[in-house]
Amino acid sequence: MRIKRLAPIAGLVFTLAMVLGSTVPATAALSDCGQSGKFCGWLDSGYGTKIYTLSGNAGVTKYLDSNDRDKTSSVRNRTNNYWCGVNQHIGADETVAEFQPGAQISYVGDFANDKIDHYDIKANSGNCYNPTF
Ligand SMILES: [Ca+2]
Repeated sequence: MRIKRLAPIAGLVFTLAMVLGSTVPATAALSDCGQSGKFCGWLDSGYGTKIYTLSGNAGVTKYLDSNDRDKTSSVRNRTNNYWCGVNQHIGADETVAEFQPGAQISYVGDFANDKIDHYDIKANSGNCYNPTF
């Protein structure tokens, strides 16, 4: 009898565990990028700790706030354009990555990690300035 009465409770606990277990942080953070048309960056690989949400048209340069520069490790591109991640140098900028429309990049790679200062937005692939990747 006692087991019978506890069975529904055990089922509920199991269900709650399933629900809680399904909220994988990476998935939740990835969905944190708002509606389509946005470009998002995260501090950590695996979409950990979102730091910015941007939008803009092809031909535009979007500068990150000074606090957000040299920190990007993950990105999601929900726009229809190519976003060129640029590391600014005195004298010359260096493109460290090109993110295609729809890209979900859990880790931007050692070459681009913690380097991006601004994005040049392009309508077509292969038009990032000074691609060095
Ligand atoms: Ca930089």
